[in-house]
Amino acid sequence: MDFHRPAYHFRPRANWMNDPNGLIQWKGVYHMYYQYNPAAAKHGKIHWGHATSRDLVHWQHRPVALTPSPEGPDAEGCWSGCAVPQSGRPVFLYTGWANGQQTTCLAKATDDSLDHLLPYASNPVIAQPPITPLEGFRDHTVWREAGASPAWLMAIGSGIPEKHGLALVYRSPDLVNWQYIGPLTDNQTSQRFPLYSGDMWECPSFFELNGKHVLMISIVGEKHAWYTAAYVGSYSPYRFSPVSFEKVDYGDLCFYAPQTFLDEHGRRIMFGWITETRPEKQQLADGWSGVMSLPRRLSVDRDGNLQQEFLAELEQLRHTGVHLERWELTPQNPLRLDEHAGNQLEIRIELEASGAGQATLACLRTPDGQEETRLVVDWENRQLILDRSSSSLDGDVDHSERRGPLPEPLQGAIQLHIYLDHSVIECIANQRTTLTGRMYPTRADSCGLVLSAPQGRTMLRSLDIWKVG
Ligand code: DQQ
Repeated sequence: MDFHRPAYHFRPRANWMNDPNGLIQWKGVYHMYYQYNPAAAKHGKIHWGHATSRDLVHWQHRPVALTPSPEGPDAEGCWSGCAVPQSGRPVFLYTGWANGQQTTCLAKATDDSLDHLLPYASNPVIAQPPITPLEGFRDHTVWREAGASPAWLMAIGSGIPEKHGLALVYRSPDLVNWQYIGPLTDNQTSQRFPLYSGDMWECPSFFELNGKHVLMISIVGEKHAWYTAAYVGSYSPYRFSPVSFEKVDYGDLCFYAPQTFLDEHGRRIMFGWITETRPEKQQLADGWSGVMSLPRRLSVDRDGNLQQEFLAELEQLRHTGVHLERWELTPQNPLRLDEHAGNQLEIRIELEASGAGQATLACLRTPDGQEETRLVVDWENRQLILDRSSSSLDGDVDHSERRGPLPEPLQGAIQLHIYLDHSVIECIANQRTTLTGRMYPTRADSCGLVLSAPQGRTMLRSLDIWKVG
């Protein structure tokens, strides 16, 4: 029994998936395309897999939507791209991969099911990068510019080798003929912010939200961890001026290449690729690799901070639940939750903010504590930590820690919203700091749950646990 396989997160029935692509709500139906290798549980000749949903929670598998064209500019893979909603039917822009070249290709849906995306006969629509040397020329985000001469604008992910990432802006009247404009950000942008901003930016997603503009990018760096970041700032054609920069998810590569879209309710929704942190050999043996994150709604607060919350539709997944209030956690007084244990859980915890000590949620725990994954709120160092050092007795899986800043308390508290799905954990703290991670326990009884304060004391204001799925 493969008890690492997530149950309610989306993934293809078998084999490899990576980035979400072409996200769109069309005539009421949500469409999710994704990078998919139908041949094996590893990256290879990439197609676009496809799934549809009415609620962003329950997904129906559809046939493969986009296939590499023999002899075409996408002969070796249909890499990432986006959907462009427009009158008539949506159009899709994606990255063609062949002979070491990355080009921009276009595809059109053949009917309203959006099941089959037909590559444009004259692909590629952009055959080569506008300047050299560049590191990468792939992945697209498109927006509509209004005004006296309305046009389509597109940014493509790229970078200046060994210098910094870049998004290249193009303009088009018809989505077919593209004119290069220039970089979306100035040369200093990458250096102005404290976090490493990479050799190349993959999967840009650029959009307006709550009166600000957001550029989300996935950062590739040879010698550095890969992660996704968001710049928040202002835009006037065709320049984006960021004022802040932050990680989108402190799980780093565990949550990668996210894409966002606007749904018919005006919500900006994001899905990301949850990568594996077990060896490729195990992925191939298990026959599957990669998971889609749960949908998260994005917003920007008054101070220009990006906020995230799990979509309310996910509440449909709840079965039985338990609600507890006020429990003083101390080293002598942990809260054992064994009767509510499991590996498919939604957990909401509200902790009174404290200046000292730590509070810990241990999940996927064996009764003897040999295996457990710890989510630690470190009050003193103001950190939220995913401690995987004991998460598995298997020495081959990744045990490294992930950590992010503990957000500012809200009404004196830190609220953790957690989804646990076998080997996946997603946590959002006060709608600000998010942490996604993978754990691969070896024992079938790794499903216990304990809330404790190994150091100091923490007041638990409230706790809700639901079995989900
Ligand atoms: N995955 C795609 C690329 C993209 C990368 C290839 C990000 O288009 O840059 O599968 O994970």
